[in-house]
Amino acid sequence: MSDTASPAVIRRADYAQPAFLIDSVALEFDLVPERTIVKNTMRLRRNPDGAPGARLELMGEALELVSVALNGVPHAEHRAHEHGLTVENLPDAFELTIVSACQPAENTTLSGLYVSSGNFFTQCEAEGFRRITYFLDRPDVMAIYTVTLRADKAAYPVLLSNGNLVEEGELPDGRHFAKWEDPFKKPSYLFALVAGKLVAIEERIRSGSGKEKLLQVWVEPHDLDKTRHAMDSLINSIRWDEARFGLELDLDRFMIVAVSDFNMGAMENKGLNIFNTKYVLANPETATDTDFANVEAVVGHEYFHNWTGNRITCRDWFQLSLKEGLTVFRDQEFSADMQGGDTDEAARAVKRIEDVRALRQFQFAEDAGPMAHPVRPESYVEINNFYTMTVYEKGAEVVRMYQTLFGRDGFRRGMDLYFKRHDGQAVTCDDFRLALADANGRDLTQFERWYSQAGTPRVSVRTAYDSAQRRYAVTLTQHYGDCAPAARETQTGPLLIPFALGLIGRDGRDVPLRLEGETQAAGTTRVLELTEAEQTFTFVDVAEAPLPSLLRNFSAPVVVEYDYTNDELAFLLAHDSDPFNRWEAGQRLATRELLALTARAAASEPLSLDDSVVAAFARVLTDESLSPAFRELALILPSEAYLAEQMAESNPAAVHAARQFMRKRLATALRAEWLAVYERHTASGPYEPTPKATGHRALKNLALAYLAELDDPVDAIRLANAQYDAANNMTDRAAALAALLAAATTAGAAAAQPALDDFYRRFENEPLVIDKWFAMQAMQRGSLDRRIIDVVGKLMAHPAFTLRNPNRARSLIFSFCTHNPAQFHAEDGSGYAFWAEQVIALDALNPQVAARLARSLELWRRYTPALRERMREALERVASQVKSRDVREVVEKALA
Ligand code: B3K
Ligand code: ZN
Repeated sequence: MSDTASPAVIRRADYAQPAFLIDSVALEFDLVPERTIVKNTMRLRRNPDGAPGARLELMGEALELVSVALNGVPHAEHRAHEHGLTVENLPDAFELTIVSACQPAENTTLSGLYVSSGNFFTQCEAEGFRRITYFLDRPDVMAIYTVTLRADKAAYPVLLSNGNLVEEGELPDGRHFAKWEDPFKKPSYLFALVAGKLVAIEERIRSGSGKEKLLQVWVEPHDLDKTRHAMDSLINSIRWDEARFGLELDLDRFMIVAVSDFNMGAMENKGLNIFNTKYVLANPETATDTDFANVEAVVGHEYFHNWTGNRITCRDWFQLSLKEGLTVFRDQEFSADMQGGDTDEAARAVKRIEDVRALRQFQFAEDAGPMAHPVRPESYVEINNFYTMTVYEKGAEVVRMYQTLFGRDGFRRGMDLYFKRHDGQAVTCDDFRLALADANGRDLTQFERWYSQAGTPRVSVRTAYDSAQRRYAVTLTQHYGDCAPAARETQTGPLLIPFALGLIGRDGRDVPLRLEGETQAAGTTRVLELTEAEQTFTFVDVAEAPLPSLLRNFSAPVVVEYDYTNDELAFLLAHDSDPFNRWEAGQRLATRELLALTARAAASEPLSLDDSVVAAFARVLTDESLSPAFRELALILPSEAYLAEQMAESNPAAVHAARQFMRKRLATALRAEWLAVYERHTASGPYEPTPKATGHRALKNLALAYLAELDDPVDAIRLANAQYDAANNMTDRAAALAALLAAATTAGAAAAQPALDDFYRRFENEPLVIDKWFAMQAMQRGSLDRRIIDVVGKLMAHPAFTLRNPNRARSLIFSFCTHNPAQFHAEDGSGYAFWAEQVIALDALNPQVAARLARSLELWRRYTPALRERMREALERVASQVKSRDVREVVEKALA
C-alpha cells in the first residue's frame, strides 16, 4: 500500500477456507528486549476443502526472516515480503521450521510481543500473532501449541505461556527456560506469553466435578495488595458458569496477569488472561466502587470467553459478535446475579439500567454516524476498528433477545446444543442462531436481520381504548427513521422484535393481561412478538383506560416513540412495577424538559423549569421505599452526549447551559432534601464494596454533587473537604475532589487546589489513581475566563504525562475530547486543533489507540454549521497526515 492509496477492503462475502491447515506448532523464544529470536516449527497439511495447488502464504509483519527449513532441510523456495512469507514447492503434509527476529523494546503499538515496565507481554487479537512469527494468522486455523521460553533468570524470573507447565530448568550464562503445553487446539489470536519480575497470589479450588485447579493473579510486586478482589471475582465467575450454564474450567491452571501498558481492557488468551491493570488492581484506598464493579465484570468476561470464544471460536472476524456479544451478555448476567441474585429484580435492574444507558449513549451514536455497521459487519479495512459498541453491546442485546423469547430454560437448551454441535470448532453467527432455533423448535430465519441490518430501529406506538367493548388496542410500527446512510444500505425488511409490555391501572397497579382470543388473563407483563412493519395487539377485558408500560426491561435495542404527557411520566416514575421502566419514565421526563431548555438556551431566551418536574424528582429523592442505588440512577440527568444526539443539530454549548440550569434548579429547590440525604447515607466503619454500601455511597455523593451546583456552594465545600480528609476509600475521596472542582467554577479555583495537590502527592506512586487525577481535571467544567483546553495544555507538559501509556493518554486526552463536550466543542475550534495534533502524534506510536481517538469527531455532520466547518478542517488535516490503516479508515469514512 502506498501512502496515498486507500487501504484494501476485506469483505465477508469473500471468505474462503485456508489452503493449508496447521495441526501443531512448537515455538521457541530467546527473549531479549532489543532482538528476540523465535523458532517456529509447524506441522502443516493441505486442507482437503481448501483451494487446490495454492502455495503457502504465511502472514508476517515487522519481522526479520532468518531461515526456512522443510522437514529439517533448508528450503530456498521462499520469499519474504511486506505482508508475510510465500513458500512454494511443498508436499501435501510436512514440517516447516521458520526462524525470525522481532524487536519487542521498540514495539510501541502494543500488538505482538512488547516490553512494558521491563517485562515481556503479548497481545495477539486480532492480528498481532503475525508480528511474532510467520503464520496462518486467522481464527479458523486451530493448532496445538508447545512453547519454550528462554531468558535471563535475574531479569525474567517468571516465564508463562498458555496451558500447563511441563518442564523448567537452568541454562548456561544465568539463563533459564520453561516449557508450556496447551492441551486444547486454539487459533493464534489466543496465544500468549509473559516474562518478567512478577509475583502472584494463588488459590486452589475444586471445580464442580471435583478436580483441583490452581488459580493465580500475577502483578508487579508493589501491586500484590490490590489482587484480592480480582481473585474473588475469578472464583465467583468459575462458580457462576458452572451453576448457570453447566460449564466447567477445562484446564488445571488458570492465570491472570496485569500489565500497565495495554490497548484495551483485557484479553482472554487460553489459560493466561492478560489484563490492563485498570481491570485487575483494586483495594479500597485506590479503587472506586465503579472500579470494583468493572474488575468483577471484566474478570468474568474474560473467564467466560474460555467457552464462548476459546472452545468455540469465530470462523472469521466478521463473526466477532459470536464471541463478544455472547460473552458480554454472559458477563452482564453474571454482574446482575452478583448484585441481586436471580430474584431481586430491583437490584438486577441497577445493572440493566447502567448497561442500557451506555448502549444508548454510545452504540446508538455509532449507528447514527459513518462507522455504522451491522452486528455482523459486511466489510472492514482494519479489523481492530470493529471492536465496537455495536459488535459488543448491541451484540449482547441480540443474544438477550433469544433469552427474552425462549426464557432462561430455553436459552440454556440452545446453549447446550451449541456446545454439543460446535465444541472445538470455528463457527459463524448463523451456527449460533440455528442452535437456538433448533433447541426451541422455532424458525429464526427472520431473526438473522438483527445481524445484517445496521441502524437503530424505532417502534412507534399508538393506543386506543374502547370503553364500551372494554378493549385496548396497541399498534406497533417499526421503522428506522432518518438514519445514517451507512445504516440505510443494509436494510432489507422488518425485524422480529420482542416487545415486553404491561398495562397500569389508575390505582398504579398492573392490569392482568388477556389478549384477544385467549380464554383467561395470564401475567402482567407480556412479550409481544412484532414481526411485521405494523401490527395491532388487542387486549380484552380492560376495565378502564390503562397507561402502557412499554418495552419493559428494555426487551429490544430500539427507540420507543410514544407521546406520554408529563403527568403520565410522573405517574410511571412513581408506580411502574418494572424498575427499568420506572427509571425510564424519569429519563424521558428529564430529556423532554432538557431539550426544550436547550432550544431556549440556543435562542438566548430565559430558562425556567416547571414545578411539577421538580416535584416528580423530589418524590424519588425522598422515597425511602426505593433503594439508594436506584434513586441515584433516577436522579442523574441524561448526559450531554445523549441529549446532543436527540437533536437534529447538536449544539453542545446550549445543551450544557440547559443541563446546568436544571441541575442548579434541582439543587436550589431541594437543598434541604439533598443535605438530609447526604447526612442519612454517610456511613462510618470499614469499606465494603457490597451492592448496598455502594448504593449508599452513590446517592450520598450525588447529593454532594448537586450541592456543589448552588450559587454559593459553601455547604458543598465544607462537606467535601471534610469527606476528603476523612475518607477511608477512593469512592468518597474522588467524589469529594470532583465536588470541589465543580464548586470551584463559582467559588474560584482556590477552593479545589489544596485537595487537588494533596491527591497528587498522596497517590504519586499509584498510576491508576494519577489517571483519575488527570481525568477529573480534563472533565471539569470551564467558565468564560477559565478554558479547560488551557488546563489540559498545562497537564500535557506535566512530568507524569506520557502519550505512550494508553491509560494515561485516555485519562487526559480522551477525557477532554469525549467527556467534556461543552469545552471540547469551543466555538474557536481550539478543541479540534488539539484533537488533530494528538491523533497525529498517537498515529506514529500506536495506531489502535489513535483510531479510537479519531472517532470522537465522526458525528461532525450533526453539529451546528460553524462547528461542522471547523471539524471538517481538523478531519482533513488528520486525513492528509496519518499513515496507519486504522486511523485512515476512520477519517476517510467520516469525510466520505
Ligand atoms: N477479545 C479482546 C479484545 C481484543 C481487541 C483487539 N483489538 C478482549 C475481550 O473482548 O474480551
Ligand atoms: Zn470479549
